[in-house]
Amino acid sequence: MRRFEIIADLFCHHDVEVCFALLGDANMHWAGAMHERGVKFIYTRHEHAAVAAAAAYTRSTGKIGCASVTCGPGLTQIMTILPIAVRANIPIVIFAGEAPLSKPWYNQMIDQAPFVQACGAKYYALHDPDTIVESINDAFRHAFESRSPVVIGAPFDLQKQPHHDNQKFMLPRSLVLETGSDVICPNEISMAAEKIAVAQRPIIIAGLGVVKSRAKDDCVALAKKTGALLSTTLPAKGLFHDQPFCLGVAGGYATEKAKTIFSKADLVLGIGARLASHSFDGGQLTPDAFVVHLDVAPQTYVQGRHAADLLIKADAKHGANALIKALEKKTGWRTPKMRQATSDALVLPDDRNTPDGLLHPMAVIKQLAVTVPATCHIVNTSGHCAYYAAQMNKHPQSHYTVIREFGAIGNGTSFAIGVATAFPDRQVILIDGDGSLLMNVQELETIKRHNLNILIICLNDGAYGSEIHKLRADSAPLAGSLFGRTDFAALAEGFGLSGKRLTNLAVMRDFFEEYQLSSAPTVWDVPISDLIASPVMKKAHPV
Ligand SMILES: Cc1ncc(C[n+]2csc(CCOP(=O)(O)OP(=O)(O)O)c2C)c(N)n1
Ligand SMILES: [Mg+2]
Repeated sequence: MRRFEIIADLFCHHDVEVCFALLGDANMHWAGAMHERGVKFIYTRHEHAAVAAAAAYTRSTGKIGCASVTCGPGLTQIMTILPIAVRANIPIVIFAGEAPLSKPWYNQMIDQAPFVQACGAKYYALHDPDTIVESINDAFRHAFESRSPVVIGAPFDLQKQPHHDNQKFMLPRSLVLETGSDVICPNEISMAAEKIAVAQRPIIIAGLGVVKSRAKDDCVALAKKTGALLSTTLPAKGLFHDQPFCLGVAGGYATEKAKTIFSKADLVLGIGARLASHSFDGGQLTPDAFVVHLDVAPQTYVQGRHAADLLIKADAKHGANALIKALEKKTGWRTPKMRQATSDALVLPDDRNTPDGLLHPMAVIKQLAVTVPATCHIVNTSGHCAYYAAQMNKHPQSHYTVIREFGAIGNGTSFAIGVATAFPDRQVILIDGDGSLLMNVQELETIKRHNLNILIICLNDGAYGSEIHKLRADSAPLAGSLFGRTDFAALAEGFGLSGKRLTNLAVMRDFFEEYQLSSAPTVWDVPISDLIASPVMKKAHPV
């Protein structure tokens, strides 16, 4: 056996079933060996897209993801997605290969480790034949334990050499997903219970930690017992979509009515959430609230902000139940009036009129919200339009993906590919901006080639909306932010997808039924006005 085969064996041993990749000299033999072992490959047209798709796949399945790029230029292409995966706590093992060790000069040679380390990820250089097995096992362990991507570099001359010893049989135990510790400090619980007992206007903000430890019902029970309202972080959006007293997403993307309610909270209980600055609108969301942070890694200081006043180190399920036991039932903020107010807060405004007569982005989203069933999986991305796509308040968390860490545009197609690979039975609906879609538009070919069941809805303002509204507010020149509207329907057809232009909301249902019946990869070009700034934009950049 040659070493690339041993390495492939180890990846399979660690339950890798799918790999997102783009080939070159340093990874192609390994990829062939992975194929032979039954691993499914999704070949993208850009390395960034391969790792981004792996990130969305990993977020969707809860398994460790796998991607592969070649050495040198293949590796340097992934410098934007690595920090995203690091900050979003997404464990992916990336097999990168490396330039040959035996050559004094090689065109694609570059010192790979500093690139990876600068992104916050760990780099494993497999240069010693005697420790290859241990290093790969350690890479998987590290990805699993630190919930972070790792990159493995193996020089391709070394990969091709025979592997003589029997180390491949010395495999570690499989990594098992743990739900977290059930050892909770009773002092922390009683101190938090004292605070919650006297709070009159408590709110729970639940994050993906609640999803991971399947603690939704426990949080609902805790909210009922303490009279708390419910809300989520953006990544956990939709977790309480079927619950009364729910305020939707906490943070800048909350509706204006929800923000008014949030601002009156006297206690926030952040559960399984990071307490990120965005979730608290930079601190403006709940200015007077005492904050309890219940998490496996609770913190008082987060992203440059004093975020919490009291910490409970526990996973969401155990912590929520410990609090339920410690507390007496009370009405808190759960009055009939508040039930109505929270329900009203999630009703989308009836915004339709635009100065140029083109579609209003809120009207498009409102129509989508009543057209797209809960069985479809929505993918949201970045940019100005992401505010609108985040307003689909009734869509369940299990069918909604958003990865916003590091704030990069251009990930929509890749994330949709990852989600569609994770859930082959679902229809995946990507809501993307025109600038973001164009940034990795080559992935339409990947979507077509793999016949992925994806509908891309492009909110086409012919501009970098995030920039144009800020530049207008500053009365600055618009050059570089205003491009005109690309014909995405024609472009999609050029890639072999179905393409449609939607200029009238009345036809949306028919378009959607047609897509559902065909399940063919489709792009809708939806020209929207570039003159409408979202509430969050208007607040941050008043004209
Ligand atoms: C990789 C990257 N480059 C540049 C930016 C700056 N940026 C933020 S939003 C945005 C515009 C996105 O345009 P589009 O996808 O059309 O969405 P819109 O804002 O128009 O809704 C840009 C260029 C970024 N966030 N990420
Ligand atoms: Mg745009």
